[in-house]
Amino acid sequence: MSTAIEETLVLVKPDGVARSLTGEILRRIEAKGYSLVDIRLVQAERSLLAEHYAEHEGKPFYEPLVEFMESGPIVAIRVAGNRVIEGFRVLAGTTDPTTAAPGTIRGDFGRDWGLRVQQNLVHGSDSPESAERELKLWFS
Ligand code: IDP
Ligand code: MG
Repeated sequence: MSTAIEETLVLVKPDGVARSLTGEILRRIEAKGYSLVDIRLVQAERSLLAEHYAEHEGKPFYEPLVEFMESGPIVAIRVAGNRVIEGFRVLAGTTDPTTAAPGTIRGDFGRDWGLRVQQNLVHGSDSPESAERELKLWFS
């Protein structure tokens, strides 16, 4: 079975940048064998974050999430590889860092800080459609 080369959007969220984990996260992506195609440090505007997280508007964690993502610089990375969209989500681990599996980014470096939003270090696109949409938002 052959698969096409895909691209995904990875974000090192403000907690990951502030905790100096950007290098460790890049290391894991490269060690897995994926390619870094583009990278930038961004202080995200609210309008970009509102578009990025449009699917979550109205949820209780939406406003805390946008405020968290505005709270400091984010590292945005375009990553390429066969099945990289699914593969990076596995590297990242599940959304809740308390129960994310050890060995994953969120499982190894994340925890619950008692806040209204889970600070879980990274974002990864969840489908080819999301990846295309999000890459346009962050790299245009
Ligand atoms: P994902 O980042 O694993 O794809 P999403 O459901 O898309 O998770 O949620 C976006 C982000 O919103 C999460 O990464 C996390 O920071 C935050 N979040 C999601 N669900 C909750 C929740 O139930 N409580 C607090 N924060 C949440
Ligand atoms: Mg998501």
